[in-house]
Amino acid sequence: MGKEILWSEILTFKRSRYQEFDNGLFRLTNLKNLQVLFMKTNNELKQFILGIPKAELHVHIEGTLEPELAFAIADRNNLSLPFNSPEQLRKAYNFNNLQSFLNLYYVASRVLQREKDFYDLAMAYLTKAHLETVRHAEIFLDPQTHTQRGVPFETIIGGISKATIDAEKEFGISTKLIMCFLRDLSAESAMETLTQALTFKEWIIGIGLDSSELGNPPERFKNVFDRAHQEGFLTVAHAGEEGPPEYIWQALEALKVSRIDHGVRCIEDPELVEKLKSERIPLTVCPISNVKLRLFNTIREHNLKKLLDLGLCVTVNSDDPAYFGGYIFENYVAVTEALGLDKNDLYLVARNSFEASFLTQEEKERYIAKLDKYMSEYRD
Ligand code: ES4
Ligand code: ZN
Repeated sequence: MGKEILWSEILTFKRSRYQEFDNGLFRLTNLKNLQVLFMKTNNELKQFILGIPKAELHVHIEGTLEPELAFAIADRNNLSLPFNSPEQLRKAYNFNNLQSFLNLYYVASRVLQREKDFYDLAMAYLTKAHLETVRHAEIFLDPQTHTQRGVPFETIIGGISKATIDAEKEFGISTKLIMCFLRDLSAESAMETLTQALTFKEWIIGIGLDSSELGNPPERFKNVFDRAHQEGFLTVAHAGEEGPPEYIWQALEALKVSRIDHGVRCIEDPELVEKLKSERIPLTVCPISNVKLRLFNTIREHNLKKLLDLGLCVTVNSDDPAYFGGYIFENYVAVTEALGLDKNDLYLVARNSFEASFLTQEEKERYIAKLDKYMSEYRD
């Protein structure tokens, strides 16, 4: 077995290989080499993490836009970015809080204009997820970011959904799409977006709420979430990332969501922790994101292990991996190393990820059986 591979090597590799094909699409190439690079690590726990079957439940498709791909797509669309190079764009990734990140995220998202841009973006993410043994991914999209610029709803959904079909065929990965409302826009704009989404119902399993949390409490969106429920959508909301536990209560009681995205500030309210625990309401936690956006100073100070030990249904996810410097593998590794997770903790987190997903009970059981098989066959 080879030397230990550093994350930075893996990440550099993940970022660099987008090749343009005859049909004008960009694809990550050299997958075999990437897989070998992954497998070469002699760090036993990292191998275990890499191979453990898992679900990703909190990833924004716009947050998977690596600078190299952003520049390639900008070129293809004759657009310019306010940066000279991918390296220069990446140098701007130094965030003080959620808003400072969102400002850059919305600027880079502007390069996405045509169906094939959304296809390439989603395919690049799904390829990387597959290499990290993500068996099921629930992917957020922010339609308002694009429709506001005149990009038709069907262009966004068309590109992403075609990529999910091709990725399922090529890699066997299953996916669901969750459309988020931007909470710093009006409830009317959210309602309009929900109406547009009705035509594409078969592609969208759920509705979420994201963007700037502070000053934008969930209850403002009660009517639109009521309507989403009537239309048969499942619902989630970002809450308790920067916002107080009160916002988590509102997401649960006013919006009636079945999962909380982030939710790490629940720990400030024991009654809330008790509710999340007794009702097994999942939290989709994103550890590297939380450090990059300064919710915690370091991963060692992250409360994920505390939440897990309190018996909550905690999952580990990547959020905006291109911006925060880590896909799901790096997030699992970071918490394992900093918080001393053992294989049993990792098993629980992976199991939670399937349990908390929007798959059917039968599909969940099938994935969990595969996970159990991995555990029983895994040898140190
Ligand atoms: C987001 Cl980290 C985070 N929080 C809230 N909204 C978002 N949109 C994309 N990433
Ligand atoms: Zn998020």
